[in-house]
Amino acid sequence: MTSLAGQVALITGASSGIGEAIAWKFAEAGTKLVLIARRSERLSSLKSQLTEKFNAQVETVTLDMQDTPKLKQLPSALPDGFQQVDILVNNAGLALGKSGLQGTSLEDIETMVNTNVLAASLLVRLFCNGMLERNRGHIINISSIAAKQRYPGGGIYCGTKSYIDAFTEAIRHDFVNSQVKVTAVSPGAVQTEFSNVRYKGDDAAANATYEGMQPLLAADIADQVMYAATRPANVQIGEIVSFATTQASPWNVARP
Ligand code: 8X3
Repeated sequence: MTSLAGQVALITGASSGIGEAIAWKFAEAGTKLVLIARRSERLSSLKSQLTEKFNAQVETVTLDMQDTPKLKQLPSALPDGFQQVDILVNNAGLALGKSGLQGTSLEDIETMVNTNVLAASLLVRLFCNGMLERNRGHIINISSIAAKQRYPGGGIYCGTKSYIDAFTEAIRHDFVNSQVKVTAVSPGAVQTEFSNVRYKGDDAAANATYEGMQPLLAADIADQVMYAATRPANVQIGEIVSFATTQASPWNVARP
């Protein structure tokens, strides 16, 4: 098993949900953390908690994944001791709306593509060469079952996650002569702020997503990331796909 102690992990979308859950697991394992999100107060609060509980070394960066110029400057903005990223977790991502492409605003399309596709791709490009030079590293892209089981109203979201699957697979070829690993983690229904964001404050619609079922929890996905990140040097987990137990697809959920 690979120890995460002393490794540097960069996690996007770290202020809540799956990203925050991964931060807790990694901090417990002694990983040095770069936590990135838009909400600076939540990041500061998380940093305080992780420092207090685990004596974790944490750097926070307040950054909107859509701010491409600032994103491109990220490696040089990181302080000494945090620039050599060993584990990149591309977690930031969102869906906006589910009413069909004809009802999707142009702005929402840009937001989803910029965040889910462009920012994730740029971050890999920004940090992969350092990993390749050091001949160690792990890129973990949070994808979705929406990449495999596409549904009405998910045109852009399913498209962006399908890109992540394709991107993950293709760059594994690029890095094949190295010790750099590439993993996609593809969850089904996870109870986070995901649906509140998707339905833009329509809490009834958001809650209905998980009503009458036991969804996956952010900690379940963090477990999977930990599993992938801690395999021995000769083991590269390609993909972890998970569903809630009473779920077979985004549209087939039993609610007994
Ligand atoms: C989120 C899962 O089914 O809402 O990635 O698309 S789903």
